[in-house]
Amino acid sequence: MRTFKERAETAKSAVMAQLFNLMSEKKTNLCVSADVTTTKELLELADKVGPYICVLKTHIDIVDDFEYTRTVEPLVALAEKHRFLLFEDRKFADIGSTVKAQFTAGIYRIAQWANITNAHTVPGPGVVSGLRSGNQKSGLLLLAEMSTAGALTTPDYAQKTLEIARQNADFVVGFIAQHAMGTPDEDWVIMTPGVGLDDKGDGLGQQYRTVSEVMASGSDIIIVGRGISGKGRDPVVEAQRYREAGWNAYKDRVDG
Ligand code: 5BU
Repeated sequence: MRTFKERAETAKSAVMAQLFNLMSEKKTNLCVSADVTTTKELLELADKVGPYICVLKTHIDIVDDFEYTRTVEPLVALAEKHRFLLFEDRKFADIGSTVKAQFTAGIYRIAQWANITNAHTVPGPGVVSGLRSGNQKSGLLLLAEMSTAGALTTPDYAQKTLEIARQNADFVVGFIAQHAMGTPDEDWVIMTPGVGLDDKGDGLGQQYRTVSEVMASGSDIIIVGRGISGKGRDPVVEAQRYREAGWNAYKDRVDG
């Protein structure tokens, strides 16, 4: 199994190389999901967990007091300070022309600041073309499999999603998935949500697997939200714990 450092050297895009390099240097494959609803909470969480993560995942449209200059600009500064990438979990899912506008315009202007975003493949390949025409410097993850109970992302759907990625390998860096995707000689970044060491679910459809389970399934980056920032949890303690678990599982994979 190739190391993140080796994968950086043959990466298909600049964002993929940047991601693998910083993972290798910071020794982390942890992405924290910042599902908070105020700018203050978002910036505080980013500053606290910043040293332990490779990616901060946002849902920018849940921030009540969003203002581009007060929310995004300091967030970008924190990403530079701690060296992590910003992933806006926007899950685009419309015709190419509409997703292009959603990506570049409106109050969020995601294309200006997100290093990575993602899209459902329900609309077919036009969703990828639309986003690429908005900003080809960002990396795109396609949603191949969801973590939730009863998800409609069947094996056939995941396979068709893989085919769309193959046709757009300059821009698609990988997948949100629960398992490895493609053949061993292809190199896709697999980011996996639904990771929790203490809970099995949230009563609203989310299903958690442990860090070692998802890493054994072929994940590269674990996405953790409430396991780190949930009520009563200390984000620094938990980020260190998940980072260690993720990195140990990665080491086992490359050494073994
Ligand atoms: P949690 O608190 O670790 O359950 O948060 C998981 C995050 O990942 C949350 O922001 C979801 O929107 C996101 N997510 C997910 O949980 N499952 C999926 O299949 C996808 C995204 Br795609």
